[in-house]
Formats: sequence, structure tokens, C-alpha cells
Amino acid sequence: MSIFKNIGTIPYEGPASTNPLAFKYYDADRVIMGKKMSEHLPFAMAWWHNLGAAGTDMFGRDTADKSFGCEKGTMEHAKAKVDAGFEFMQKLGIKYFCFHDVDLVPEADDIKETNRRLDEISDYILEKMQGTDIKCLWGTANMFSNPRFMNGAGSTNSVDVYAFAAAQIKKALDITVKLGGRGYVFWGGREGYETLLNTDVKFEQENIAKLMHMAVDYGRSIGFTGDFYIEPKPKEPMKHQYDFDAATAIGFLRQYGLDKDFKMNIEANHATLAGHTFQHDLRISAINGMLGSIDANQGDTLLGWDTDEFPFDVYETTRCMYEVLKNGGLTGGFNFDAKNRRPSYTYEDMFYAFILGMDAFALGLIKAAEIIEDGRIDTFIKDKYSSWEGELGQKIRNDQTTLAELSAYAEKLGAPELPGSGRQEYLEAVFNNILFK
Ligand code: XUL
Ligand code: CO
Repeated sequence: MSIFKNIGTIPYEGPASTNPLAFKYYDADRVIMGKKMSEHLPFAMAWWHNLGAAGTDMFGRDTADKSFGCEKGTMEHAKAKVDAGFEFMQKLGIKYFCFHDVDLVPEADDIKETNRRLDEISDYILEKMQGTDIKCLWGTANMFSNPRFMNGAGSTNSVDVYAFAAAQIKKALDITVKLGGRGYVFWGGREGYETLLNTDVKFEQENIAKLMHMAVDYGRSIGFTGDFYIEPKPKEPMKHQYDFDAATAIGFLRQYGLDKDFKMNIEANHATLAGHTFQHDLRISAINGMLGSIDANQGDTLLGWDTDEFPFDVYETTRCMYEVLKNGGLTGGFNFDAKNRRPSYTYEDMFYAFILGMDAFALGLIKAAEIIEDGRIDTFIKDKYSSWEGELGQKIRNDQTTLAELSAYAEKLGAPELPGSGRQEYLEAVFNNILFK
């Protein structure tokens, strides 16, 4: 039975098309820099936003109908969400989905019953996956919504709550592996603090690391070969969250010996909340060998919270894809951790949102490849550092000199020349030239 009855498979029709239910740029089989678009862009649907979120905000209730013909909070509804999700992904050509445990089933009062429901729904998802090429991109445990997590999960003051978090992670890993997941995410929604007056930061961070180590040990023991991810976010819901940004999370992973098993899942809107650009957190992850996956959305520069909008800004998607291409791709994918605006409440809007996001990234990919193939920007960067190619530069790079030797060199020189123009305006003009040619 079809849920999105009036909507067919979304075709690629090219930039001249005005059909709102067609891709203008995302052409799955088009080859860019030796790889198909669909391989460059493993898109994923976020179960929670697309099949769950129906428009409730701080000031008003749902505007969209996501009952899919069933009573919410029942297993029948959980299955209807699976049906809706698979129909949706197939119509858009999306090959991956991401989930929290409690997105899949309504949470019961007792974890044994919740786990039974998770077994039932994952069997149903497995059945649905057969005959399709749809797989899980990553799974995670929701350790932030239930009131028991008000003081954190790995960082909680309650050892019982900590054990409960461990149980949820164990089950979420089981389901992720069962569904062929490429990754497992830790987003530390409540891992942080409201005030230092009541918080032992060192104790909490050590306990988070211990929980992550146990997750790695368990995951590897059941055959999970994928990456674990930290998804950094600086604030919201907590005033301060420990995984503030990529640099902070990478430092944490190294400090506690988790850096071999973990990478970053970088979300655009989280990076901007941290006061960085999206590209900054991608670059910091990439240069540390830890750019794993992306939560593809965008924020609003005028608002100080996580708006989770569908990506629209092609400058941003181009900068993102430039980083991804330079990184040689991702081991993860592009999860649309994004939701329709509250007044966009129809089924058509769900499709328009994904078409917007997929086209914005496809265009970003096309333009990033053109920037790299054009070469002007990369050549500029190479030339900018060319003084290091000489003997002195090589000596410094190879740790073969001393402060005294450099001082003697500088004295002989008297004064260095200016280092050369940064040419920012020229490079920005090149960027625009490529974007709009
Ligand atoms: C919250 C957020 C989460 C994670 C998964 O801001 O991004 O949905 O992606 O827990
Ligand atoms: Co996210």
C-alpha cells in the first residue's frame, strides 16, 4: 500500500526543468572526477526528523500528520513508519538511513520490553531491505530525551543511569550491526553541564571515555568493523557540552586512547553554533584523519540555536564538497539531519526538502570538482608556501635546525621581505567565477 500516493519516483530532469518533483542537479550516474555522483554522495534519511518530527515546537503542537494511518505510540505505527520510510527512500533514490533506538519503536517502561520491540522492528526492517539496496548508515542510542538522563548518560552522577545508558548502547550496536550499519554515533546531548558549581568535569569526562571504550570492545566483539563517531556540538540542550567542536573532540579521543576507533560526524549547524564555519570543522577533522561522516543541514546566522534546515546554500555545499573531495571521500555519508519548516507540513514538502538538499549537494560537488580541476586556487596555495621548498625550509620541516642557527640566518639577512599578498579578493572572485560560469 502506497503512503505517498500522488508522488512517483523522482527523476533527474536537469537545470532547465521546472518540475518541482524532479532533480535539477543530482544525476546519480553522472561521473565526476572518476566516480558516480551516487558514490560521492551516499545520502541518508534521518528517521527522527523525516518519519517522526511533525512540527511541534516550544509554542505549538504538530502541524504535519506523521501517523501514516496508525495510532502513534503503537508497534503498528512503528511498522507504518518503516513502510513510509522505505517508500520515501526508494522514490528519491536514497540508499541509507540513520536512527536512534527510540525512533524505531516507542520506549516501554522496562528495557526488556523495549529491546523485544527493537528485535521485532529490526526484523521487519531487514525484510524490507531485501530486494532493495538500502542499508543503515549509522545507528545511535538516544541518551538525552528521557528524564533519567537530565544529568547526562556517560557523565551522569547516577551509577544506575550509567548502567542503563550502557544497556541502550549495547542494544543499539546490536541493531546497527544487524542492519549492516557503516557507523555508530555518539552525540552527547546531555554530556556537559549547566553550572560548574555542581559538576566534577574530570570525573565525568573519564566516565564518558570508559563508556566509549566499553562500546568499542563490545562492538568489535560482535563483528562491527565500521567507525565510531563523535558528533560535536557546543551547546543546546546543555549550556556547555564536552564535545564542543571537532578540535575539542579530537583532543578528548587522543587523551583517552580512542582515536583509532573513532572519527568525527560533522554537522553543519553544530559547527556554526561553535562559532566556526562548517568548512572549518570539516578541515580540522580531515587534517587529523578523522573526517568520517556528515550531518548535512544548515543553520540560520541570525538565530543562536540549532534550526536543522535543509541545505540550500550552495556556497556552503561547495566548500563542504571541496573538503570531502580533498579528503578522498567519506567512509560514512551525508545524513540529512534536517527538518521541514513548521508551515511546510504536507507530504509534498517532505519530498521538496530532500530534492533541495540533494540538489544543493550535487551542485556543490559539481562546483567543487570544477574548482579543483580549474587549479587556480590550489596553485595559489602551493605557491604561497614556496619559500619552504628551499634549503632552509626543508631543514626546518625535517627538524634539522635549531633556534640558534635560525637566529644566525636572520642576523645575516638583516630583515626579511614582506611575505607576499594573501590575495583573498582575487581568490573569492575566482570562486564566484567558477560558481556562476
Ligand atoms: C542533535 C543531533 C542529533 C544527532 C544524533 O542536535 O544532531 O540528532 O545527530 O543523536
Ligand atoms: Co546531528
